[in-house]
Amino acid sequence: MAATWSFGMKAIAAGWPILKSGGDPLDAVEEAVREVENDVLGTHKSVGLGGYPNMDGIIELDAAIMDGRTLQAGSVGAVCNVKNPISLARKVMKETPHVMIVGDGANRLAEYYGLCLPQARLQPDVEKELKKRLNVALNLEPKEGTLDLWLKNRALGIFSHDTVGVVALGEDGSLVAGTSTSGIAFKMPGRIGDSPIIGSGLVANEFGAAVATGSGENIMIHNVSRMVVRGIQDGNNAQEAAMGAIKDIVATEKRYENIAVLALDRHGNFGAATTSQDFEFAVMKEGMLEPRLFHTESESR
Ligand code: SD4
Repeated sequence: MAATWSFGMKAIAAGWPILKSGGDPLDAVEEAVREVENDVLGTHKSVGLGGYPNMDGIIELDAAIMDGRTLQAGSVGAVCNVKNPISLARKVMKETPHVMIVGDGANRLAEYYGLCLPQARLQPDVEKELKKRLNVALNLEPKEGTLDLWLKNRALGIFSHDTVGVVALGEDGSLVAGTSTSGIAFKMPGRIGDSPIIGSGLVANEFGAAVATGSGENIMIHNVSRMVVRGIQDGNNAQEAAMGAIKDIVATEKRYENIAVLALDRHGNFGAATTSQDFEFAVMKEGMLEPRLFHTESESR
């Protein structure tokens, strides 16, 4: 099992016991992702209801899960008031004829399944930070229009993000991938990133599973997770496939910034590569005593 960023350690601690006892990797991935989503008061500001909100101050969440055995997938985008969007994504997969449900429809589904909180409130420290940042941005040559504000936030580097992405290989060789994120901080309302898009933010089949993190706008353009799993299908191990995809993307010289990918092949090899930021991820395998954090450096051009 492998999971993105340092909170991947906590994700694995929650999901690994399920895998280890021969449980379904879907349960293991869901549990791993939920653990990070549940950490509302944690230090990260990028997953679940502890994440940064959109530019209207509303937290909109994206999540997805995919089962490599059946090629079934479920995903949700821009959901509010849902503590565990990964569980809602699994409901979409198992209980509906659809793959992706977003916005109001997804919120209604969450209500139907009792996954909605009555009122998702910003954490006080998040609210304070939001106000401070909006004020700074607004006081810089205020102009009309929210797009302008968003662009200013970007210019100020107010662009926090990090997705929890988990890949797991079950005892029977089945592969599963899952993602969850609050997306790019202070994004435009309704913006959906790569994380719930099958092939971009995640994919799993009988050969491999991959999850991506970084700038969703760039990840979507390249269909990053699909590129990596294609590389595994072509006979590469997870590391060769991850590196191969990232090298190809960097070679395009367009929209390659801030893309990182984590992959697992059916032989239990994991791999990771990144275009422009250092990327860390956690791994736990049979034979290891505890999960370990790895770093991978950017693929320089
Ligand atoms: C997004 N890819 O919404 C996500 C954010 C993220 O590391 O993963 N950042 O664009």
